[in-house]
Amino acid sequence: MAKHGNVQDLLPNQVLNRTSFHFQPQRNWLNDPNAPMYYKGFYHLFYQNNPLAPEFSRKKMIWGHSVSQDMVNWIQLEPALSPSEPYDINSCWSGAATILPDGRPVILYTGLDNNNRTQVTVVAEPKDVSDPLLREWVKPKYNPVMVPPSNVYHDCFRDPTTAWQGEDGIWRVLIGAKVKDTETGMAILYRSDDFVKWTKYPVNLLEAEETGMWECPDFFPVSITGKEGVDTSVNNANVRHVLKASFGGNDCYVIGKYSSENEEFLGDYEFTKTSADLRYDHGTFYASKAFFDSVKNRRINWGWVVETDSKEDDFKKGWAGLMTLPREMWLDTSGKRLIQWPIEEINHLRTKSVKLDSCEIKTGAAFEISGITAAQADVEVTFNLPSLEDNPEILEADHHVDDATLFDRDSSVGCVYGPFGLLALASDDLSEQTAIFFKVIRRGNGYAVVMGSNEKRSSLRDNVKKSSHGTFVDINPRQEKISLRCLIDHSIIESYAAGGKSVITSRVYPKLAIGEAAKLYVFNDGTRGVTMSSLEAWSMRNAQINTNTTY
Ligand code: DQQ
Repeated sequence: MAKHGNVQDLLPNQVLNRTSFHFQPQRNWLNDPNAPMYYKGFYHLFYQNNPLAPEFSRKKMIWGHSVSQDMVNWIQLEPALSPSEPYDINSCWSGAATILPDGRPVILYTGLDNNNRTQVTVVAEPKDVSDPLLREWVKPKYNPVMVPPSNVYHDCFRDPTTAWQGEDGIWRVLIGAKVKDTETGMAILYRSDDFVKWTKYPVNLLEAEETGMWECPDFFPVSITGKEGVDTSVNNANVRHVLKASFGGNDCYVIGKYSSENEEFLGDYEFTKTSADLRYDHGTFYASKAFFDSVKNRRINWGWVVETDSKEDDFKKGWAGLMTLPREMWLDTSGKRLIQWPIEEINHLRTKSVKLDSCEIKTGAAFEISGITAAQADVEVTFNLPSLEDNPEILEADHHVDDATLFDRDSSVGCVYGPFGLLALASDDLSEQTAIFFKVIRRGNGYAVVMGSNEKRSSLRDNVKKSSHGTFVDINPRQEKISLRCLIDHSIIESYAAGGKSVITSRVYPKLAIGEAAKLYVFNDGTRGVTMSSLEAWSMRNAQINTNTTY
């Protein structure tokens, strides 16, 4: 295996595959976002990090730490937490931050101890609360504060959430877990008067059979009256609660009503570990963590984008793993789902733009959007299907097709319209392309919109993972235009449909479609023309991502 990070070993595409405005450390491995927070003028992002190699380490995971004033440009600081004590000597795994009522931040994280790597919960506090960079963290003597209960195996007890206070002033926190000898995943509730002594509550806040281990749970209120975020302890008639759990490779969530008085979370539905579960993202996205930004009163979520490149090439490049863009999150007016949208600060990276007027995209067309840096771009496009109502052929399309066929960009079986959309990170000859597409199908008496991001042709390399991601977008194409925003950054494409109702992230490694050779197209492979009612695209500037280190 090649020595990692040896620049002379890299092929041009591997240099150009590195992103320009997504968060990752300079070198080596990143996974889960941990403890995002705002403190004294700085946003902090911690992350699971192997500082020694671009692969996950069974022996020594630490907490990397970066700070920012806009969540776009970041400065890398020294690691915040490293194994040092018997209770975390085998790794410092995921956790979250809580801002106490007096403004002090405190972290709860997962320690892997010296006794068979048992997962325990550990408290860490800033050494100097007057330091806005929070560079040093100390682990009080009373640690660890929680150990696995008797119905849980030692390695199925981890990832404390941000804590919240009930109306009674008592602190609560959730730990992700799984019931011994079953596939029942759960969020175990612990309570504390003083943030030091934690007692397990007899009833789980939520559990679901057949979902497996719940990792990185998250639990927070969302306003029912608007986009603004609310602090994690807020609970009143104007909020509902979201419980997110990471399992089976997806971040799934339930919306419901939480009462601290009854210590009860009543979800509107149950987790099923099927495509029926609500997901933050239908692509490559896991172990996310949200926080309340008190500066702009918004809730922001970060997710980990798992690598799709081969381990051998991760070693050649010297890096692996990155974060999605920070996404603002709020409850849809329907109350049925969350909406996600890149934070407004990302728009400051927009530079040169192109704008196109409404035009028809004929069947079989693929035309290039030129005039911007297609490898590093932000694109907003809307489509309209003018003749949906009275097309005489539509009845013929009324048959049942399975989801795998619908989510396949190369199949038009069952389509009334589509696939149409964008071809991102495409080569001149289209032999490489990631299609972010829509199809309209008949469902029952109406129409449904399918969104997909298809990586099957994303790279001529065969040693990268290429998936077909797909979902349904909850809009009525008879009444609404179909909108799409794609943020393209060399080897990642984040696609937001219908203003953020559905999101798909693709991690792709083109070989030809790199740097200036990367192109962007609008396409329509459907058998009917569609109208592109608007398109605006911008070149994106580079962000300063951990290029400045302070140590
Ligand atoms: N990653 C962490 C765990 C967590 C998992 C270890 C989820 O704490 O459960 O790096 O990706």
